[in-house]
Amino acid sequence: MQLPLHTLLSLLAVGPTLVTAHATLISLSIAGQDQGKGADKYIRAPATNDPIRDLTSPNIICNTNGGKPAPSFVKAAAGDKLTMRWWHYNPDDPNDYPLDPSHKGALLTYVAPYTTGDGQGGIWTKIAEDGFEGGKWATEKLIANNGNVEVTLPSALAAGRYLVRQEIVALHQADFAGNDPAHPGRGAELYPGCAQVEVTGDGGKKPDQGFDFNKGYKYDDKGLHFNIYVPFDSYTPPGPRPWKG
Ligand SMILES: [Cu+2]
Repeated sequence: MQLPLHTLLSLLAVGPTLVTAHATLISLSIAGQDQGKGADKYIRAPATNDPIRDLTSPNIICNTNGGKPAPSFVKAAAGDKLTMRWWHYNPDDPNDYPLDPSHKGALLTYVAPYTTGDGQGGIWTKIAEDGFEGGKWATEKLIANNGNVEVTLPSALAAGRYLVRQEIVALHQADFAGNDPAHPGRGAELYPGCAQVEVTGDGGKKPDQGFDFNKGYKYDDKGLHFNIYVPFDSYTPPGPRPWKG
């Protein structure tokens, strides 16, 4: 029997080599126009590409530098297609890759009214989600699409400044809950990235789900504690169902 790579690594209790397998949000294209690398320009770039596992930490919202505003915004119209690009380390390195294939899981996208803070509190609304559809994990599509994930800004979205937060929910260690004392270090790995987007083309509706990550994401949520290594029928991502406006 062949074991999945991460199961094998967990059994061997190999830690440090996993550090090289993570990813960050690096750039956006808006309606097909590449906005260039976003780190410390319009993306609140984290200190490292490491996952966040502590669901009580503000770092699950916009990562480790979530409270550090970037200097600029990219502009998009309500109804525009956003292509958000993820990469392991360096997209200019031909030997590098978007995401380790062991990191199977969901891609979720939320918006909040712009804040210079780190995004704590009930300010978030989910606008898109992709978990397991058509026999494929969202992360498998990301890898096949060279790191790119396409979402559409709701056409109902009111004009204004927003944080657009996309996250990878990687489930390769999530066969145990993230707070299971018998299995420290396991649980879902969250890779959140927040971009600063100014929305034009007024759809007039303010997103109103009022979702709070630190209250709404729980260790026993079936979207965050899920065994990908056994047969299953369906997967429901954590958080609310997407807002349509
Ligand atoms: Cu990783």
